[in-house]
Amino acid sequence: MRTLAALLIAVAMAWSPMAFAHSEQRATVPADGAELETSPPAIEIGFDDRMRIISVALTSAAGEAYDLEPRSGRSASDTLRVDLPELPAGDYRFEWRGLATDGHAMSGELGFSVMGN
Ligand SMILES: [Cu+2]
Repeated sequence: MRTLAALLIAVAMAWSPMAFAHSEQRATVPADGAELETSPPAIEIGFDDRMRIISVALTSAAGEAYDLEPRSGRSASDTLRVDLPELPAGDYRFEWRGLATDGHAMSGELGFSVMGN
């Protein structure tokens, strides 16, 4: 029993730093909540560690979904860049899903508005 307790403590100690090890979404372009005069050419998200992107999705408030692909494909990168088509004025939500290098499933999102002219 004592050996098992020691093992459990060792496992707990090995695991606890892992909670802070995964990559996080850092700065985004456009910024979350940005109101833009014109359609942004791309979305760019920085991570503090490499992330293997699994899926990206852009939807308009009107419910239109855009078929997009990360510029770096599906390889792990510390920056996600997605080229955008010309977007009409409206509100948009961008969502991504990925796997951090420690294996944790991660996701994030940002919203922005295109004001148009
Ligand atoms: Cu993690």
